Amino acid sequence: MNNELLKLYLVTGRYDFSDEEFLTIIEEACQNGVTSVQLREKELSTHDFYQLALKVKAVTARYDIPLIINDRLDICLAVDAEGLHIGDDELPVTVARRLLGSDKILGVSAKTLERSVEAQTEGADYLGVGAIFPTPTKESDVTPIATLKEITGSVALPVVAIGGIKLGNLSALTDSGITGISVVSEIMKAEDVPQTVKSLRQAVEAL
Ligand code: TPS
Repeated sequence: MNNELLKLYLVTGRYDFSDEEFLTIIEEACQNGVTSVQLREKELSTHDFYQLALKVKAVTARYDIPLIINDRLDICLAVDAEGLHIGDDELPVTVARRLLGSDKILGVSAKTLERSVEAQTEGADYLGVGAIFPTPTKESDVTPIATLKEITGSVALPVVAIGGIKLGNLSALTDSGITGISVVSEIMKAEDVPQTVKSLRQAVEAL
């Protein structure tokens, strides 16, 4: 895959936004420097997830930004999104790859070196490693930066760091070997989405 697409990767969070507010945040993010968008919905019915994914795809397509669907291979195929992101509780990576075909992007969450190597062998295109910092967005053990470095040093796949990443702590990722960063709350809950995205993009380019 094109590594540039992983520079600043927005993963969505629903919070209490209306569809309109939600889509506006995604659009502002697309206009100001995110390079990929992942639609992550844990509560919606299949019907509602599908309808929302269509709306998000209409936005990302306008900016030629890839849309990655979290967990749901059926939704990914149904809306012809550019890719799928899966964690440990989903289909095995080999199976997801087989069903997706070789044209779609397949991302895998990994917390350890062992899992990272396995995901690479099984056909992942990139890894999301974290949570690097503790985060209320996802209950998860923290993956230390030392482990992140071990992964980027041993695996050929591009790696995005995720989890608790903010403008204020991003510099801790200098020289960690990552291709980019992925964030939920720092963008979704930003007071000024355009400015926050611009600043994050600048900071990640300078890592
Ligand atoms: C690319 N994941 C790990 S930590 C976290 C999530 C959703 C919360 C971040 O929120 N890598 C990718 N996509 C994923 N969905 C995951 C990993 C899983 P915040 O930025 O608010 O701390």
